[in-house]
Amino acid sequence: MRRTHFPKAFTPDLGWADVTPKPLFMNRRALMAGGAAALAAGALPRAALAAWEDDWTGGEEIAASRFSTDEEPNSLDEITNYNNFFEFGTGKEDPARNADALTTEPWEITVDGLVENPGTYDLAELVGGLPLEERIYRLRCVEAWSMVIPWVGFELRTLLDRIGVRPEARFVGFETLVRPEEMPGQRRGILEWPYRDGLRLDEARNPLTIMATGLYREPLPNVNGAPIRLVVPWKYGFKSIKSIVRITLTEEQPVCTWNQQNPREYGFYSNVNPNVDHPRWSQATERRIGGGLFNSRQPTQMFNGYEEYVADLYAGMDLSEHF
Ligand SMILES: Nc1nc2c(c(=O)[nH]1)N[C@H]1C(S)=C(S)[C@@H](COP(=O)(O)O)O[C@H]1N2
Ligand SMILES: [Mo]
Repeated sequence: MRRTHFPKAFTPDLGWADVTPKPLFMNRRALMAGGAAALAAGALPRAALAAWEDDWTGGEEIAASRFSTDEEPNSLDEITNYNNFFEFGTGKEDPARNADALTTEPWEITVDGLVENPGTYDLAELVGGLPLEERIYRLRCVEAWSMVIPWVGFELRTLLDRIGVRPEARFVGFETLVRPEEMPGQRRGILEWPYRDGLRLDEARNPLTIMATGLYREPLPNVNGAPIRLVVPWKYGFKSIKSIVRITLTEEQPVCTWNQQNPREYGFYSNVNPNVDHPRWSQATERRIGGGLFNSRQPTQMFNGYEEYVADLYAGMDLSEHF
């Protein structure tokens, strides 16, 4: 089903009213353009969307967050030249070489499964008006390196509310674009495409879980998963799936690419945990990219340092069994 507008019940013009009490998240220009134009048109109009998109380039008016780390972020250069994005090759520098060729406009996302408002939406229609924040998060790759990245995005739960999750749903799954013409890694059988990952619904609704659309207050670079990717900072990086084109709500645990590939090495949960080693290497420490030769090795933190916000999600679970 192809939708060009949201059903009335959650037209984005309601979204603009909702953000009014939170002017910190939106610059004034965007609010005024949105408000005035929404009255005239009755739906989130182009001008308002453009203003909202401006917001992630609007710099200082995007709110800081209490969830941000005060650790020094990695440089944009580091964040965009040392990547895992197997659709563009397996080398850390392959994405920087190949990902610029990806066309990210137009971009459609299919929403299906146990939702009130299934359909295929233009990206701006799906996410326009959701409140953006800067989130400076640690990123811990399962390969035992780490970075600090200043994302801009919105909480996934705000999008889940917009698409209307049905009560039977227990998980949310995501898929990355398949476009071998622009993704050279997909012309080889490196992984089973599309790249897929997913979360339990309570993990997805945790306020730390964001959909990132920007980085360093600029639109998301292609190498980092433009135009929109998941960021789950307490889990190994591979859970944070890039360049998303499909969101599916399910009763059953969704297939996750790395878990499917090698369930002994990559669990469905994949929470960062210094006490549960990868079968082939220790997870006790990590190498901070850009940390210098002698200064870069540091202890891995439980849940990547986000324990106070997420430990409750796993109360009573044996974390070495449910790894
Ligand atoms: N579609 C897709 N998403 C992906 C990957 C990938 O290969 N394909 N790699 C994952 C891994 S292993 C990591 S560590 C992070 C890296 O994110 P970054 O390049 O923005 O730092 O993206 C994750 N998301
Ligand atoms: Mo990773």
